[in-house]
Amino acid sequence: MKLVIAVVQDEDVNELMGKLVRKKYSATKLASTGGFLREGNTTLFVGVEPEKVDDLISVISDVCKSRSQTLTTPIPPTGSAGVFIPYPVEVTVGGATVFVVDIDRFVKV
Ligand code: 2BA
Repeated sequence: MKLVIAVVQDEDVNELMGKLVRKKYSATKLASTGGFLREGNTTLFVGVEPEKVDDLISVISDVCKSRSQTLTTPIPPTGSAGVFIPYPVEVTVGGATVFVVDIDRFVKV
């Protein structure tokens, strides 16, 4: 068993969840916040058999699109020298950030 953890943009979640349900993947959706932009995103947990991982990643990559986003909240400087980041900062977010983790044991009790 593998656990696929996918951080996706909120805009893509409904379409992605619909496709996962149609393809009979079981998913858990968590509200999350990106550490850099400090804006909402969504984290999906999907437990799958190892042979399904590639198909799942291709579904995620078909749906999740890259977008340009602007960082408007300044990051607090660290240390006495601080870090200078000119604002606003434009970054490209996504499609999706995907982690695949081995699961030792999967039980439903
Ligand atoms: P955020 O942390 O809000 O990052 C949003 C986007 O900002 C990132 O898009 C990337 O383009 C940029 N970015 C992130 N950290 C940066 C930094 N230190 N300096 C400059 N630019 C930076 P993505 O890479 O597509 O990431 C989208 C979201 O996926 C992230 O939102 C975060 O929630 C998650 N994520 C990405 N990499 C991760 C990792 N290694 N571990 C855990 N979560 C991750």
